[in-house]
Amino acid sequence: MENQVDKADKYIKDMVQALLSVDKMKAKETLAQAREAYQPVEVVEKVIVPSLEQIGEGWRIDKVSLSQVYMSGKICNEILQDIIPRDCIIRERQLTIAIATLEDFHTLGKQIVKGFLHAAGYEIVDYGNGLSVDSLTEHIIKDKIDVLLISVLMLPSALSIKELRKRLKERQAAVTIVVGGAPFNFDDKLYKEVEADYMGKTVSDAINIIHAIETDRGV
Ligand code: B12
Repeated sequence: MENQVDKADKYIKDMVQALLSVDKMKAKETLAQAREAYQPVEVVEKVIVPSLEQIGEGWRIDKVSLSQVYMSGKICNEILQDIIPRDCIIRERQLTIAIATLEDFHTLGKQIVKGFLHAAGYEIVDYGNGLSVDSLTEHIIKDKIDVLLISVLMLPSALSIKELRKRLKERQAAVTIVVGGAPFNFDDKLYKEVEADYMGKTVSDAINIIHAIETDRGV
């Protein structure tokens, strides 16, 4: 167990170093090594997310520049394609599921959640990034979405989910809202405040929540 922790720490250290020096090859190598020790989901949770959290914290305390944060996100986005499983068997009966970032341009969480859900056999409608409450409401109504996954990393974006819920209620949309991202990881009760139905902290949570909703709705 201790060994596993040490190993993860080393991968995180190497990854942070590679990202901050904009060394995509080194980042790729580190992920390839981590891939030998961990499953793809674990590589995300144990290496990529903590590395980016460290970089975000470095930015907050002025040790890292915004351009380094930007390049770190860009490199991770590219190398993630190497670890998100591609093959999948699409399930026959399934709910209509969509994903979006709401008033937020942090895209990696959405890409990862979508990628792994797809690998688990779910078809996901991707509405893209930085949507407004108005446009997301219209998409959901038009496409008769059953489950909406929202990924946000900034508190104001998280708070705007309450307005989205209000609009959807006014339009009598029976959509289940599942939220995830940093503000919800910091505050376990926030999802209730914004009137979401579920909150997940990881990719595995996303998959388990979809299973629970399916059972609930008899799919
Ligand atoms: C990379 C990054 C950026 C990149 C984004 C690049 C991109 N294409 O995504 C860039 C440079 C563009 C950026 C910009 C900004 N950023 Co920024 N950024 C980050 C950073 C370092 C990493 C985020 C990330 O990608 N993490 C990796 C992903 C995979 O993790 P994740 O999204 O959390 O997803 C995981 C889980 O949360 C979960 N999950 C995610 N979504 C969902 C959804 C569902 C339904 C479920 C079940 C689960 C789930 O599964 C994922 C896998 O485990 C964070 C630091 C941090 N602590 O997160 C700051 C951070 C989020 N940024 C921050 C800020 C302030 C900004 C800017 C305002 C900076 C500025 N002054 O311009 C802008 C705002 C941009 C905007 N309007 O959206 C703050 C937010 C503070 C706050 N809470 O409000 C943070 C926390 C940094 C900090 N420590 O202060 N940023």
